[in-house]
Amino acid sequence: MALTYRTAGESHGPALFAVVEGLPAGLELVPDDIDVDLARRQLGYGRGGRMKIERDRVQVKTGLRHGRTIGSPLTMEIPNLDFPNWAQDRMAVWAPESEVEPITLPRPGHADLAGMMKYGTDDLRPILERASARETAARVAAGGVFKALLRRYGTEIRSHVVEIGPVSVPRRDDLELAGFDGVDDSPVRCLDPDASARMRQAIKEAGQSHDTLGGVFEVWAFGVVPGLGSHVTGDSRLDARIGAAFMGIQAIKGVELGAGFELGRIPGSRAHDEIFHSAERGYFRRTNRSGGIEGGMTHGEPVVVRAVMKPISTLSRPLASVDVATKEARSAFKERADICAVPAAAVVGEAMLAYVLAQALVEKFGGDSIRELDESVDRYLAALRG
Ligand code: EPS
Repeated sequence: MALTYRTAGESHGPALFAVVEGLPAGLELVPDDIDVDLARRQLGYGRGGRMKIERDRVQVKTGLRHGRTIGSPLTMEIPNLDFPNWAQDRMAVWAPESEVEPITLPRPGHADLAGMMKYGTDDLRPILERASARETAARVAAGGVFKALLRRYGTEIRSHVVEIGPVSVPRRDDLELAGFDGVDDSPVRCLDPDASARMRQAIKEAGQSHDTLGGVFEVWAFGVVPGLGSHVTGDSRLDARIGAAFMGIQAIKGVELGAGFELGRIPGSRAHDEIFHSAERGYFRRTNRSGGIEGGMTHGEPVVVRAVMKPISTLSRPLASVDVATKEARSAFKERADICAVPAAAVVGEAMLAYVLAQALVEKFGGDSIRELDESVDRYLAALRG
C-alpha cells in the first residue's frame, strides 16, 4: 500500500486533522515526534496574534496502540483553540441561528477571488478558511510521523532560512547535520547571526510600514538511502515529486534542487558533482550541486531543496480590490495576519521532504511491518556495500 496523507480542517473551524495511510505496522512513536515540530512551526519573528492563542498539540485518534502503529490509518487531531473565541457562529458546521455577514472584498494574492469564482460563492470565508496556511499544522503532524520512520534508516531532516526580503546568505553545498544545531534559537531560523539580526530588522520595518515580507528557505535531508525515486517515468522522478510537494505549500512560488537555476549559468565542467570512492565511504562527491538527486533518484549525498515564499497577502494597508457584491472599487479585506512566516514555512518544508522520502522508501522496500522493511533495507544496503 502506498504511503499517503490527507489533511482536513479549516483555519477557524473546530480542529485540523491529518490521516496517514500505508504506514507499516510496528513503528514506534512518542508524542514528541509530532509535538516538537508543531511547536517549531508556531515560532518565528513576524508571526501574528494567532500564534499566541494556539498551543498546537496532537491528539492521535486511530492507528496507534501502545505507541506503535498497527498498519491502519493513523488519524491525528489538532484542536483550533481560536474556534470558541469568535468563530463558533462564523464557522459553525450547522446553520447558525442568526445570519453571518458575508466577506466580499477579495485580497490580491490570496485564493479569495479565484476560489469564489470556482466554487460559486459570494462569501470568501469558506475559501480563506481552507486556503489559510493554518492547514500546514496538520501537514507538520504528518511530517513528524514520516520523520520518525526515516530516522530509523538514518535519515535526518533540517531546514534554515536563507533569504527574507532584501537580506540573504550565500548558498552553501557543504553544510553538515551538526551545522544546523541551534538554528531554532535564531528568531528567523537563519544560521548566520548577522544576517539573522538584519532579517529581523527587515521584518520589523515591514510591519511598521504596514507591509509583509516573503523569503527563501532551504531543507536538507542527510543520510538518505540511495536509489529512491526512479528515472523511468516523469512522475516517478523524486525531484518531480519534491517539486509538487513544495509547490503545494501555501504561498510557495518556486522550488530549486541543489544549485537549481544557477546551473543554467555555469558550464557542464563546473555544474556536475564528480564521483569518488573510498572503502569507508563507498561512492561519494566533493560537491553537491545536484542537490542529492541525479536522474530523478537519490545518490546518497544530502537532498537539498530551496523554496521561495511570496509575502503574506493580508496587508494591514490593503491593496485595491473590487466588492464582489456591488462591483465597486474598494480596498481588500483585512484581518489579523503574520508579517512574515518564512521561518514557519521552512518547518513545513521539512514535513514535505519527509513525506516524499518516506513514501519513496516504503515504495522501494515495501512490507507490511517495520521488521519486513528493516530486512529489506538492510539487504539492499549490504548489497551496495558489496
Ligand atoms: C496560521 C494561522 C492564521 C494566519 C496564517 C497562518 O491565523 P489567523 O488567520 O487566525 O490569524 O496567522 O494564515 C495566513 C497567513 C493566511 O493568509 O491565512 C498558522 O497557523 O500558520
